[in-house]
Amino acid sequence: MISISQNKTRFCLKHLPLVMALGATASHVFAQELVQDGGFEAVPSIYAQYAGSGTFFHDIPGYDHWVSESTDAGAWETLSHQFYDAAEHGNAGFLRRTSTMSQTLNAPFIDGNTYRIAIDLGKRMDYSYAGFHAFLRAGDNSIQLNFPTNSSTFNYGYFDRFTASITADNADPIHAAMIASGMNIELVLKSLNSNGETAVDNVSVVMSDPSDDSDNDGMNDGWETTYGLDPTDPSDSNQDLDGDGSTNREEFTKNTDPSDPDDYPNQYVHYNGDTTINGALRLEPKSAPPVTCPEREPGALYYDAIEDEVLVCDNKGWGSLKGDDGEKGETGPQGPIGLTGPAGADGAIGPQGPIGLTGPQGPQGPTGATGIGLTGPEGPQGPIGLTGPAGPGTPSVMYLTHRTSSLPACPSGWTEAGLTRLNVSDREDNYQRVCYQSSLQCSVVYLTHRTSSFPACPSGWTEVGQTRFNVSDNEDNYQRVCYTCL
Ligand SMILES: [Ca+2]
Ligand SMILES: [Ca+2]
Ligand SMILES: [Ca+2]
Ligand SMILES: [Ca+2]
Repeated sequence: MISISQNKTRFCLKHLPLVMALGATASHVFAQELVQDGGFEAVPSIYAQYAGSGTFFHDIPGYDHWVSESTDAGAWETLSHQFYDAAEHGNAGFLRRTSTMSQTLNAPFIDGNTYRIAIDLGKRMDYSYAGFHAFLRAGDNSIQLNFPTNSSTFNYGYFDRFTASITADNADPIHAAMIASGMNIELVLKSLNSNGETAVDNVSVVMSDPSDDSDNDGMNDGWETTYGLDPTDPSDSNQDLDGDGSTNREEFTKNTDPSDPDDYPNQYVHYNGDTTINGALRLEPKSAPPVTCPEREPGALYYDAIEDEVLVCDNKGWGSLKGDDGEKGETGPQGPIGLTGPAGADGAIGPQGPIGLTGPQGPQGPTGATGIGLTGPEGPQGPIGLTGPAGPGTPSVMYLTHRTSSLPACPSGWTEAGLTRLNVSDREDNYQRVCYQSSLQCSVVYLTHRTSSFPACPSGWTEVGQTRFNVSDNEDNYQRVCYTCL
């Protein structure tokens, strides 16, 4: 199989054999490191730079393990302006312009063996990335390793570690040819593009037999590879790949399938036949089920420390330890009628009913406000009215004033009608003033006259006043005016 992973953590596989040696146990064989001088550490400082000089150091002391097929591949010293992590790498390999560098691994391609290749690939700050391929080659046959070629995969200015692995499989014709050749295989690194540059460092190839335990985690490489675990990562031994409650290492030890939750090591002690326990059987309290129930055989017990009861696995889940359900009882008598519940919400308004009978006429309403109407036609003449009362008549009481030297005014309450003149022979003015009183309906005026006496008004007559005649004799010529209404 072929797998790839990217690891940003800096570590050098050159030191791996020492780590493995310290953790070695007698029961496991460790994988074999195949690359020599994968870190390009042997480039002396005198060969410090190639850039711009046209001199490439593909044939230098300490570089013997690598063979460059052109002068566009070799080693040089990285500078800080080229890589932010230049100090961690020092000297590095470079591949330019479709150049190739290779190294014999001094080991054949063996069926079933796994070859894991790890390389730090760098993308310079001051140079474009050329693309990169890696191969395992035996004679004319080669297998391309699955390394990234897209420059966007890389962090500009940093070395990033990439890994790939391949397990030799006779079923593959190319693999079979390489296996059959018996030749030592080579690691071939090749630049892809006609321009740019790929920097490499800390190259590592580790070959492991299926029985090897490269990471010393108690599970051998072949078994880890078969089930998709990482033969270079010891942390997966305590993980539970299939979630069946058994760690991967437990499954390896008991030879069960770490990827099949229905296949797991039996974790229970078996006693054959009837077993007597001398003393008490004590279940250790647990806050959670110690194993998964549904996949387990039924009958397992555990003491639930939270529920404070013993639970039993019935092959479906953990449940209380109890007997079978009792038989269903008979139906009891009907209970009392319950209380009336709250009124329901109003229903919707129903359809309108038919028109009803006409009722009696109601009382007349109040007179409305006066409006301004049009003038109607002239009506017919009315009947002749009754004769009214007689108007005021012509005053019938006349009063004459007379004077000789004065002309008396009308008495109070009388109205003057005008002056008349007496035709007398004396010298005096013979005028009379005519007065009337319209309110009296009387027609008789009585004048008394005197010579030597002055008679009063007759009985029943009303005196109005006196007038005076201015006549020629020497007597008093007074008249007394009287009237009566006959
Ligand atoms: Ca292992
Ligand atoms: Ca492992
Ligand atoms: Ca498991
Ligand atoms: Ca399993």
